[in-house]
Amino acid sequence: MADSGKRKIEVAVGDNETEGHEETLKCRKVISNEPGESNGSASEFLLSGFETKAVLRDSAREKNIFIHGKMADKETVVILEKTPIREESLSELFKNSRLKLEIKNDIYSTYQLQPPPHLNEIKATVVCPATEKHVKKYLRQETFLLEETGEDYRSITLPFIQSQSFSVQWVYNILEKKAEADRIIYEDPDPKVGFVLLPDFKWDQKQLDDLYLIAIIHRRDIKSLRDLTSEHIPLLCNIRKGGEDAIQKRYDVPANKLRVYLHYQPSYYHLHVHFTSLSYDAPGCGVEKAHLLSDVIQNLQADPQYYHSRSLCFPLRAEDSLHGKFKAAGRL
Ligand code: GTA
Repeated sequence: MADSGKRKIEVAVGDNETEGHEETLKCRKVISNEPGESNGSASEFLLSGFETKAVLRDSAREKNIFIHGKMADKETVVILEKTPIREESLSELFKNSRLKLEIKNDIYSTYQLQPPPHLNEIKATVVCPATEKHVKKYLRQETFLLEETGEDYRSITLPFIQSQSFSVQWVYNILEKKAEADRIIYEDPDPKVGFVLLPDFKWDQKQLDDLYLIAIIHRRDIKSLRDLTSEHIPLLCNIRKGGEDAIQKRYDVPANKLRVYLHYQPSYYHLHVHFTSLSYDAPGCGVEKAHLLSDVIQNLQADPQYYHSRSLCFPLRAEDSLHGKFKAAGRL
């Protein structure tokens, strides 16, 4: 089932300051609605009518929770995530927070610290209306490593993604400047090798430690790593150089502090490249899913058909329909 991709909203809850494009590292409210919708106060209490149906997964270590529920009668997924403590807010945090003693023992004591609301944010990501596929994507489930041959891709995976992958409407909205236009960091408009670079949904842009941007290509005919041949080397080199230069210029982060990679399998089949801080353990940056852009370029230089012919491994979840397809084909 393809999702409608109609409404994607990202709200930094408790953040009441909106700043200009040049001030991306300072506090800012980031709201991107359906094209044409205004980003006004209507969003402020968006979640007040949210009814929780199930917790899909949560992590005490990552301090996040993925919830399935209903909002205005629509299936909805909400992701809540505690944001990092910023060094520059420490003095205000110490000065203006209330402390409640929990335990005192010799020289050791623990407290519950109650900071002012603007220093106590939770990042909320809302997917509404969410499809069953979204719910499954975020559900904690058993995962298997699959080795997909080139032939598997053509006979099993490709027909599957053609029939039921996530909508890439949000990608087209970015390319057509119908959404997130004010968040674009850099654009090369060339129809063959051009791309748009902007902050990923997962980055609140308030600190560089978890820097996360994505480069989305203008071409619409490349779904994933599997479609790449040596013909695309100029495109990939352009993304690497243009992306790294733009990040250096905007954030003062050099190329050797970046992890630049593609996902296989991605969730969205329109070629895009992830740029994350090397020190950030980003979701999906493990070797079972992430392919370094520089390795991809070198593999294509060595063998123009590398990604057509070679086996590629990727993690597959038990509830994923693709898992069922590989099982039915006797490949699992
Ligand atoms: N700027 O509208 C968007 C948008 N959408 C819909 C997705 N992305 C967007 N960026 C902007 N605007 O990095 C971003 C995603 C992702 C990339 C697509 O596009 O944030 P992909 O096609 O390779 O998909 O990348 P993939 O591999 O599934 O990545 P994704 O969505 O990051 O999920 C991987 C894992 O990350 C999830 O299983 C989950 O564990 C975790 N995760 C996802 N979202 C969040 C979140 N909001 N907070 C914390 N963890 C999350």
